Amino acid sequence: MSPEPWWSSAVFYQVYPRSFADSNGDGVGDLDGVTARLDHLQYLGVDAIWLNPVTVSPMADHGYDVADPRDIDPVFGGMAAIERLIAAAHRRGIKITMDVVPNHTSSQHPWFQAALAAGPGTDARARYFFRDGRGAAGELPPNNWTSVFGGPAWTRVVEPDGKPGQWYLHLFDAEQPDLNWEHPDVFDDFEKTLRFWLERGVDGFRIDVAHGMAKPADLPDAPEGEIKVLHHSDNDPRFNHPSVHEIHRGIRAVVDGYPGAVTVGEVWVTDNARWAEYLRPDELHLGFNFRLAQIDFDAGEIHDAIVNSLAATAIENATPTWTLSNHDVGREVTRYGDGPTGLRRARAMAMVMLALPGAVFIYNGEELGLPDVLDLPDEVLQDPTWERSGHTERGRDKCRVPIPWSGDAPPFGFSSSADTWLPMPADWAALTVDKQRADPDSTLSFFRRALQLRRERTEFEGGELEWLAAPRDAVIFERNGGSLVCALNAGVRPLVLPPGEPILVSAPLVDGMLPPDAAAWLV
Ligand code: TEU
Repeated sequence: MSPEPWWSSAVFYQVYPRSFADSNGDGVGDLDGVTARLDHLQYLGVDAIWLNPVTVSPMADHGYDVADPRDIDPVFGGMAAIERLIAAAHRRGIKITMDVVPNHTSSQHPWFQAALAAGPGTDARARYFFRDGRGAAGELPPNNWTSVFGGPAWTRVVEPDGKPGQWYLHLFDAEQPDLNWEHPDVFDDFEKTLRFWLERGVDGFRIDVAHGMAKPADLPDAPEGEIKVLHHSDNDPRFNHPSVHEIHRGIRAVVDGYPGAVTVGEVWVTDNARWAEYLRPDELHLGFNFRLAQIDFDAGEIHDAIVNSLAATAIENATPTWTLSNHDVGREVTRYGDGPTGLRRARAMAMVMLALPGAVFIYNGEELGLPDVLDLPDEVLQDPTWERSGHTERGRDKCRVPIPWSGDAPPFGFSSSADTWLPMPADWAALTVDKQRADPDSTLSFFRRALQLRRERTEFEGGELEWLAAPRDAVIFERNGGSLVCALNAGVRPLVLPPGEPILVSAPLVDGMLPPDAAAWLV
């Protein structure tokens, strides 16, 4: 039997590079900042880093608008900086995975610029979705699709003759035109990108909008009412078109040439059977499952999310993945009620996540118990959602505020400049890495201990999970025939624990019972 691949139970740590650590004092995090802070990740005990996009970009969507997929943006330090990071991380036994963005490019990408210049009906335009408009003079968009960030998914261009002309499709910002994967150049170029990074030692990729890329040939209107800003439904013609799977098979064939390399796809598909199609043996290795990131701190919802996620991966005998938050969905401390209660619940949920079989993803700052920053002033908001929704959705900046490292006042060692790209709240003084490292009861010390147990104890190995009888407001499961029990109390009264020795609790037991908003691991 071949040994399990490294990623099958890995802890991935998501670095949002703008917000992790700034090495050159411009107020924006960068790759040398990550390299300088690898100590923190080694101390925490993670297996791999997932870097959000760092390739050349005008930053309309902070790197998800890629103008050159095979070079590093100067703001992040250029090619030499990623080479330093890959080497330094590997020396510490930490793998590096990168975000790749196949669904769209930047509007500044040479292909899109060429398409604009070449005019209607040309091969250059066929790499994207250019269409004539509806209405007598083509003044209406070709269909009713909206952008995920709000507003129409189509923008009209001025043709080389100076007249208003065709429209182009962008499921996200207008600076992110969708690529037409029917055009052979698109796969060829993506293959080049994959090989370029794999040959430089990257250990895998997070594939952005992995359920996008393929579009229905006739671009039909979407059913009314199905499409909301920053949401997904399965009944949405913009995503999850069956021909996307051929693209994934092509990607897998390339990645299989680099043993150990992993792909994890961002698959916003709810139906288990449709979702599992992405995990077939010749498609993605891993698929994000966002169920735990979308629910409240409610025992029934938590139980159902886990049952459902395991059922979905079981369809293809794939590895489950777990994530409580990321750079798109708000931080769990805030989702669970904010303040001390939100933090207690977040710690408890971290123990549930870390007791589950499979790979987990921790979003930078999660290990510090950071909340969302809900009071960012309007004028600092940068997420395109804010403008595109007509100032009705504040967007995702709230969970992208830079990490506090040290000191008693902003920028808390994140940067030498006080002018950080998003302002940092003064009350994060208590949450810095330095303060938390010195405090054995801190959230950071707690995460470190949890990761260490998960890594070192054999009770966490294997894929089995059984549910134990529990009151309605609690969740109790065991791994490997009872060698590990995880109990979560989401109720208001203390919970009597099953027999066993507690090896970790998210909050002190009270008379041997698990208090509300807490979890315990027992062996
Ligand atoms: O996100 C894709 C996506 O569909 C999300 O915007 C999603 O709708 C939303 O977060 C649900 O809460 C990816 C990236 O993760 C995101 O940061 C990018 O903005 C987007 O692709 C475009 O590249």
